[in-house]
Amino acid sequence: MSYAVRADVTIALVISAGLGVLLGLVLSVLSVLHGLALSTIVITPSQDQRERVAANPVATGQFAPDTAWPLYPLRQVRADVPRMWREFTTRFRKLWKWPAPVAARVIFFPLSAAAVLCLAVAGLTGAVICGLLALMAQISAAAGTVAFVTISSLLRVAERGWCAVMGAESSCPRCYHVTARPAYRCPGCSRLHRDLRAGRLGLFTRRCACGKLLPTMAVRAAWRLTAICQRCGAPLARGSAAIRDVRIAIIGDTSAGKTRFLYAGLDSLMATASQDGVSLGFPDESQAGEVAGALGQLRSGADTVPTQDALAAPLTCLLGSGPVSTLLHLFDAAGQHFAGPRMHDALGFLAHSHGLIYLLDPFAIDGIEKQMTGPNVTSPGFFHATGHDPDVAYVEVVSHLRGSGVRCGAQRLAVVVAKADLLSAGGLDLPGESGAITRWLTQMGVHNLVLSARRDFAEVRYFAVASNPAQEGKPHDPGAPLRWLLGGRGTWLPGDPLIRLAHDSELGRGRLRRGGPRRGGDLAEADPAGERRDLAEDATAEVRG
Ligand SMILES: Nc1nc2c(ncn2[C@@H]2O[C@H](COP(=O)(O)OP(=O)(O)O)[C@@H](O)[C@H]2O)c(=O)[nH]1
Ligand SMILES: [Mg+2]
Ligand SMILES: [Zn+2]
Ligand SMILES: [Zn+2]
Repeated sequence: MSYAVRADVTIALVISAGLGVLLGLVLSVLSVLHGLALSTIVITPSQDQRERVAANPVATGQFAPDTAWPLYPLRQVRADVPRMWREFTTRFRKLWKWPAPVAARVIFFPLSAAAVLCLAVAGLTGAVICGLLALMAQISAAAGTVAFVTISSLLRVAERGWCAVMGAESSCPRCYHVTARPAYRCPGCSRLHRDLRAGRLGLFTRRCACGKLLPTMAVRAAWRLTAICQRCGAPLARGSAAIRDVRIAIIGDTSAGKTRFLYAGLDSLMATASQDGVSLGFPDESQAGEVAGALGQLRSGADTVPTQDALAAPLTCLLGSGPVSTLLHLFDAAGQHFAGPRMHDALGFLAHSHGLIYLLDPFAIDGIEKQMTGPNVTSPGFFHATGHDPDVAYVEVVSHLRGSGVRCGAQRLAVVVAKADLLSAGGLDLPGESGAITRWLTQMGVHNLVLSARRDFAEVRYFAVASNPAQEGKPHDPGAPLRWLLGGRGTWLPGDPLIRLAHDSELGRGRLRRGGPRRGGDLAEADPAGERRDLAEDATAEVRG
C-alpha cells in the first residue's frame, strides 16, 4: 500500500472514529434527556407504598406506610438510572442494525467498514458516558442515603429527647389512647399520615400524594396540622405530642364534691396563672362554653346542683403558650363507675394518668357531727353526705384500680378533704398542712386510707379545700392539689403562691436565683431536682414556724 493510500485510510479511520464519538455524545445526551426528563418512569407514592408493603407485609396492629413522595436518592434514582441505560441501548441497537444486510456491507465495503467503526466508537463512547453518569448517580445516591439516614436518625433522637424531657405526649379525649406519635390529617386531601417522623419521605418536610407540603416531626406538625388519635380517629388538642401532657383523674364517692372541686380548682388555677400573664385556655370550644357556664354558677355564689354523671371526656386546658406550655386533662371519674358498665372507659384514663385526686366527703366520716359546734349544725339538712364511709370507699376504689392493672405506684395521690367551708361554718376549722390533716383524719378513725395510701402510691399529700370561687389569700385553696400534681410533672406556675412564698423568703431568694421560675408569660421550666418544690415546702414550714 502506498503512503498516500495509507494516509487516506488513516484519515478515513480518524473521521469515522471522530463521527463515532460525536454520535456517541448525541446518543448519550438523548438517552439522559429521555430517561430522566421526557419519558421517565415516575415512582408514585402509592407504588412506593405497594413496594414497601410487599417487602415488609403489614402485621396486625400495624399500619401501611404513608403515601407521600419518597426522597429522590432513596427511590426515584433507582428507576432513573436503568431507564437511562435502556434508552441508550435501544437507540444504539436500532443504529447498529441499520447497515446490517451483509450484501450491502460487501457492496459498499470501504464505506460500510467506516460506518461500522463509527457505530462501534459511538457505542463505546455512549457506554462510557452513560456508565460514568450511572456511577456518579449511584455514588451520590449512596452518599445522599447515608446523609439522610444520619440526619433523620439525629432528628428522631432529638425529637425523642425533647418529648422525654418535656413529658410531651398526646392523649385522646375519646378512647384515652396515649402515644408519643399521633397521626395527622393532610389539609389538602384529608389523607392520614400516621408516621410523620423525619425519614425516607422527608427530613423537614414531606410532600403528600396530593402535592401538599407537610412539616415533619410532631414538634412542628403539632401547631400546623390536625393531630388525630391513632386508635379511634378522634381529633386531638392543638399542640398534642409537642408539649407537656398532664393527666389528672378526680375520683371519689357520689356527692363528695368532685365536679364542684374540678371547676373551683380550675378557677383558682386561672387566677394564679393570670397573676403572671400565663394564659389558660380551652382548645375545645364546646368545653370552653361548658366551663364558662359552670364558673358563672360557681362565682354567682349559688349552691351548685349535685351532678350524678361524671364527665364523658376529660376537660382539657392549655396552660401557657408556645413550646413550654402544658396540656392539662382533668377527668371527673366517679368512684361508683369502676364497678359499673363505664368501668372500662374510666380505667382507660386512670391507667395513663399522672396523678389522682381522691375527694373525701368529711360529712361521710362516722362521728363527724360530734366534732362540730355552732348554730349552723342544728339547722336542718346541714349534714348532707350521701356517700359511704370514705375509708371503705377508698379501699374499694384502689383495690379496683390495682385489680385492673392501673399502676398506682407510679402516680401521685392528693387526698382532698372537701367542703372545708361547710365544716368551718359548723365550727370545725380544718388544718391547712398535709401532716396535720393526716393526723386529723387518723383521729377521726380514717386509718385504712392513711395507712394504705402511703403504700399504694409513689407520693401522697393531704389537702383540705373549700370549692368556692378563687380569692387572693383565701384558705383551703382548691387549686393547691392541682398545682402540686402539675409540679410533679414539671409544670410550675410562676404565680404559684408556694413559689412566691419561697421567692420572698430569705432562704428562697438565695436559691431561686440559680434556677428560679421565669417571668413573662411562659411557664416555669421543668424542675429536675424538685428544688423549687422543696423550697416551697421549706418556706411554708418557715412561715408557719
Ligand atoms: N359549700 C360547699 N359545697 C360543696 C363543696 N363541694 C361540693 N359541694 C356541694 O356538694 C354537692 C355535691 O357536689 P358535686 O360536685 O356535684 O359532687 P360529685 O357527685 O362528687 O360530683 C353540691 O351541691 C355542691 O354544691 C364545697 O367545697 N363547699
Ligand atoms: Mg359530679
Ligand atoms: Zn394530601
Ligand atoms: Zn382515640
